[in-house]
Amino acid sequence: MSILSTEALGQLEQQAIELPSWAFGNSGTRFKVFATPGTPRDPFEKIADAAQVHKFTALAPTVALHIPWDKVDDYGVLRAHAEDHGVTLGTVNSNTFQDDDYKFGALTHEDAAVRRKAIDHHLECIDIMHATGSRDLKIWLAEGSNYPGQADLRGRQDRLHESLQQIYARLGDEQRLVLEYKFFEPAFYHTDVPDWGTSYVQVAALGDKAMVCLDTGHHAPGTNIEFIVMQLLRLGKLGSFDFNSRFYADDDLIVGAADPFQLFRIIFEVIRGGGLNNPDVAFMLDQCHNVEDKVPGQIRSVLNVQEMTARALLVDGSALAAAQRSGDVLEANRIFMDAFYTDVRPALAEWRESRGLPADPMAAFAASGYLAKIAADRVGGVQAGWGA
Ligand code: PSV
Ligand code: MN
Repeated sequence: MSILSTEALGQLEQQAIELPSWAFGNSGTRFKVFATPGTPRDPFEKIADAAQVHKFTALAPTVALHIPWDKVDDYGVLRAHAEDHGVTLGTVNSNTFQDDDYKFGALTHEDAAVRRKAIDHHLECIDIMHATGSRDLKIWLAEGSNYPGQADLRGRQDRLHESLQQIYARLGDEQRLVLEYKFFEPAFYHTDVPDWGTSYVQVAALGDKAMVCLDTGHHAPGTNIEFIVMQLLRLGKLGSFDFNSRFYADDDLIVGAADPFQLFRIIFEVIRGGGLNNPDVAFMLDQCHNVEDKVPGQIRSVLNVQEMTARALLVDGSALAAAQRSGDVLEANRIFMDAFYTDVRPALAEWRESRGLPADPMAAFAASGYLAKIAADRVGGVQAGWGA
């Protein structure tokens, strides 16, 4: 008998993790971007690669787009292409961080003409969402200042609200806006949406269709991220996750790679707060594979999320609650840690096979020869990269 209960397996079967199209393009640091043979040249090839992750894991049915990186002439054609490959198009990410006009801000800029341009970009993203069938518009703003006195902090917050209001007003009934926060970078003195509180205040002022996006890489070292998860779920405002791992700052490494225990603690709070397999909470990856192969990097990522979800589902909730109520600190901690230390990999492998999936998706993908095939096929053209 499996160590995973029927109920837990039912939850795991429903799990869906959205992949970022940009994870399949080349990326790097400000020092060097290393190219990989077979890297997609356009959004169609990125989606074909993303579909491989779903094919081998049944965990990643949707792919997020980033505009303008994933601009195409006809989004209906891109949508059909995704569906032909067994996936659908997901969140549309706006981009106001790569244009000279945005040097001093976009939605917060002092100049109304620049704000108008940035708002119009978001309205274009909403039009694209209608064509792709996407529900969520994800906004991350690279806005802030580098020097004390450089900017009017209060004025920028007010302008941000006004700009977001105009974007929010354009959302369709079924569409949502998720506002991502990040404590620093590219601005270093202040950031206009630095933390979950600011994001919460801004989205709460907009309405029910606006939620917070929590990127696990966007916190100061030592931050108790699971506490934020708990609070946002409690407030009904956790709209989505951007999962990744960090050792230092926004490292965008494979989720669960740097600190699997943190991922376990986060997912435990997701389950505790009713956020697992809840359509209100989108599970997305936001990663860049600078030195490892991209498709298996994404397969590893979704498997890490699945594995920590399985472990978190092992926590005996009623025994834990009883230990907490009686003040039995060590027993409560034992129950929690027992689940974390349980190796669920054999049980997951067996369960995958029972569903017609490979027991070991990493090995099955490696054996498929896909990477060699795309390296041979995708000759010529310009490889997609961060910013292209
Ligand atoms: C910013 O660091 C961020 O996390 C946002 O989600 C962007 O859209 C994404 O990274 C770009 O890689
Ligand atoms: Mn992100």
